[in-house]
Amino acid sequence: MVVANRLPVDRVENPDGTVTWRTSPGGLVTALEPVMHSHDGAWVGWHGAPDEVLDPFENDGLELVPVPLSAQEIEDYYEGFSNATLWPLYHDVVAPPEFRREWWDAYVRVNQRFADRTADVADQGAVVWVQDYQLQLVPQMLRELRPDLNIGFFLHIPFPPTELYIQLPWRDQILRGLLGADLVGFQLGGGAQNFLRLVRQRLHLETRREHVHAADGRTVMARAYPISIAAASLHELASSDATAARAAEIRADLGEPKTLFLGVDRLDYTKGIPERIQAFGELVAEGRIDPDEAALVQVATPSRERVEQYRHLRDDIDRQVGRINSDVGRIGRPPITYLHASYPREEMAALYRAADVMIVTPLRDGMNLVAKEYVACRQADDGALVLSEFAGAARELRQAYLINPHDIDGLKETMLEAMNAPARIKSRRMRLLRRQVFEHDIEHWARAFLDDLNRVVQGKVEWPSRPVVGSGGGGGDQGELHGPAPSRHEHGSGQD
Ligand code: ADQ
Repeated sequence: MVVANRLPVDRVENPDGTVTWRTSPGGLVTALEPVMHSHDGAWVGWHGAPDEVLDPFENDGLELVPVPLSAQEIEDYYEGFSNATLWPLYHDVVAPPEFRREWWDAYVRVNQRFADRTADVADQGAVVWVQDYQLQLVPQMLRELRPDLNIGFFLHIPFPPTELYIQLPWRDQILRGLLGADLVGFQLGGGAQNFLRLVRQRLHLETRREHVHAADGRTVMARAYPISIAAASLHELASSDATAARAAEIRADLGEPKTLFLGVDRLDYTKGIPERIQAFGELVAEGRIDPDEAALVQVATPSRERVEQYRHLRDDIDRQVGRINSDVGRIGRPPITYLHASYPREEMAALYRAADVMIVTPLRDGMNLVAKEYVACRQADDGALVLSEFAGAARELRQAYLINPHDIDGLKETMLEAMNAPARIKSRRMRLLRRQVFEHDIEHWARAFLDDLNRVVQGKVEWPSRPVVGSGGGGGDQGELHGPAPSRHEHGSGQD
């Protein structure tokens, strides 16, 4: 079973008044849908409409279990605590987080409802995989209700450094919530390390390597599982004749530019959209990019539009694009085509296929699937990926043109370098990127997580032995998995 804030569907109201459901876009859905289909799973989540109670239903072979939310809860739990407290806090405080007690109360209440609903419908001994920052209390709440369940948790966004995390007034409650899981997954090893350190510092629990001795005697594992995409099926879509024709049409509509730069994001202040538009605008203004020869297409999916910071961002980008396009001061095509809309997979594949240089510049990003999608859509070892060091994906996609998005001059130079690099250099880089993405796809991610979860709950994970101190010191395995001696407590051991 998957438990996530949203069910992976959007409601469609037909002209005849009937209601149907369509699988919705977005990072999490894109990531988990293939896994769920192949595991015959059920999905617990909010269905997207306020103040409405729905019975479980089936869509596309998946059992969907709706959790109701009131309009007030959407404001307080989702827009408030999830997206105006946790989201900025976990993304390096790139916007100031707001701490409000009534938002926290709603977060606790809604997490409890998700746990209750899951406890009602889960089979005995089921594997339950809880997703993301909106539901960090669910693992512990669920464990209290249903100790028979095998519980995994995966955080799709970064887990912040301890210095930032401890700003959160409810820091210990959330750590305890996560420790209800048998396996807590993060995008990167650094996130897992931050979590383990906090568990030692704040909860005074013993940890060793990736393991925690929870207060109830269980061993909890915390480890990195970098998420990926369904690379083969996206590649197939991008390879179709229809996609080829659409990609050619996009380039023709843009006036057959020699270089097509592309940005694709949810409209979010973590994604570094203003930085990349600024860089492109300056290159055009300085005459280093000729708008007759190069174009930038920026596609931004509308997102969280009721949260104030997101409304400001939208206005800022509208203004910024308008200013650059009008500054060029000529009759013809504008250098930046800005599309504030969500598109079907087919159109996304055509855009990726059409683009010569993909620009991905988040200030902080758990992974960033767009970078991997671009690579998967390549038809040959061509094209170039400009990628922020602060995206989780940068850890795996080492052959991308890596940049620091705060350094606009550096970004500009790298955009030019990616545009002008000889084909043989681009080809060497892209070959390695493609290999990485195809070998580490979404199946690989899900299998790695679920296999580890299985090993932890079967008790097959060894409590690691202490490192040997001094030469020839006969350290060895100091004990079994459960019930450590009190002397093993490590806080204050200098490891922090
Ligand atoms: P997101 O922040 O949403 O995901 P990302 O990983 O880039 O970010 O995924 C966005 C998804 O939306 C991609 O699949 C992309 O194709 C799609 N998309 C973007 N713009 C679109 C548009 N205009 N029309 C249609 N589709 C569009 C969160 C975390 C990430 C993490 C993922 C998965 O913030 O860091 O990579 O979850 O764990």
